[in-house]
This record gives sequence, structure tokens and C-alpha cells, in this order.
Amino acid sequence: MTGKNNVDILVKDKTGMAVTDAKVVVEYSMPAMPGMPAANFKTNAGLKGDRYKAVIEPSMGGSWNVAVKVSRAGKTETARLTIDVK
Ligand SMILES: [Cu+2]
Repeated sequence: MTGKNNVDILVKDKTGMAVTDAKVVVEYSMPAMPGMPAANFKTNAGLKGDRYKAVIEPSMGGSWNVAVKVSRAGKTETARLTIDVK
């Protein structure tokens, strides 16, 4: 939905253990379209228990690209997904 949405991220290492010492950033964007310039947002996720939580606020319905960037020990890995906002 447009407005505030909670995002829950579980980061696991190769052995399946929850990773709790990473920096997690959620970037979300929508390309420009008629009547709307490109939208790009970025928010930090904070650790709660063994999960990272963030609040995203898509400004309009439609397809959004989401990139979850996980940084740890000087390395960053990115998980990309698309969400359909109603
Ligand atoms: Cu749009």
C-alpha cells in the first residue's frame, strides 16, 4: 500500500545462521513516468532481535524496485526485488 509499510529482513550467512552485525539499507525506486519524475528513497534498517526492520513509504501505487544492501566486514551484497504497490 502507499504510505508506511513495515519491512522485515532476515539475513543469514552460508551456514544458515542469522547475521546480526551487518548494516542494512533499503533503497526503493520507481522510474520516471508521465506526470511523475523518478522517485528514489533510501532508509536504514535497524536490528530488532535477529531481524532488521525498516519502514518504507512508497509514494504511489505500481511497481517499485527494491534493493536491500547488506554490508558486513567491508563487503556489500545486494538483494533485488520488485514489489507491486496497491
Ligand atoms: Cu510512478
